[in-house]
Amino acid sequence: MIIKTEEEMKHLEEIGQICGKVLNETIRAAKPGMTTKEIDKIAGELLDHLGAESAPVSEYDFPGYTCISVNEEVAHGIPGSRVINEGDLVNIDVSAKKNGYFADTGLSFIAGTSDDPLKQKVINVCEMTFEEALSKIKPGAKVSQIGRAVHKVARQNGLSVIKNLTGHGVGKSLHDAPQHIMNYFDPTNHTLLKEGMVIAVEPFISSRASFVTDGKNEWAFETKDGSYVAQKEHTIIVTGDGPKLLTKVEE
Ligand code: M3C
Ligand code: CO
Ligand code: CO
Repeated sequence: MIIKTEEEMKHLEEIGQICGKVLNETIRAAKPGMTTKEIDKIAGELLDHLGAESAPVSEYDFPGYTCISVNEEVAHGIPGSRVINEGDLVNIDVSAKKNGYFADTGLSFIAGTSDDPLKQKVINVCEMTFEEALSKIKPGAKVSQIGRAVHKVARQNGLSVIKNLTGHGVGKSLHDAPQHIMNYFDPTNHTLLKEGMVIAVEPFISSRASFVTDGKNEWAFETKDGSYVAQKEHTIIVTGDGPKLLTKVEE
């Protein structure tokens, strides 16, 4: 969507901060030994307490309040009986709605500590790709510059991007126009960013694989080669003063 009124801004700021808080709290709670369902329950209760509704549930009938993806799972992991182990690479993705407005945020992290430095590297490089993408976000810039920036930083660090998972517009629906914000350069995409446009930027940075495939259930996207993949996502408003991160919570 493209924000036109103060009222819209107020609602988006509210749901943005709710999603950001829920993400931070669930990451804080996610300790080795817990099941992903236990973590998801915390998110569900907090969303409810804050007057918001899980978007995966309301929009897609997803069997969880959040998506929790562990190791080989890259996205859309279903919370369940899987126990988080020390050193697991975990992604929590929180999307929700309130008053008809949606926000979407996610982050990958290591549960406890890992003795494989490559896991932390994909997380760190993902953060760098996200920052480089932010530097391209201004009214009049091409959407394709986001993917170009993400892929460039991944490549410079010897890593890949997942090409079949993308960012997207967000706001009055979870997946809004522009439909796909690629994490690599798509020269055929001439769409421009506009003042007030609300977008979810979400690089997926991988140690090897460039594509995810269907996984162990009807939802999970996975890699089959043991690649490590990290994601970072924020809901962002495009403004002439620079990108405004709605889901970033100052703690
Ligand atoms: N928030 C998720 C979608 C959750 S709906 C089950 C998203 O938009 O960030 C992703 N899209 C693709 C992979 S993760
Ligand atoms: Co998301
Ligand atoms: Co998203």
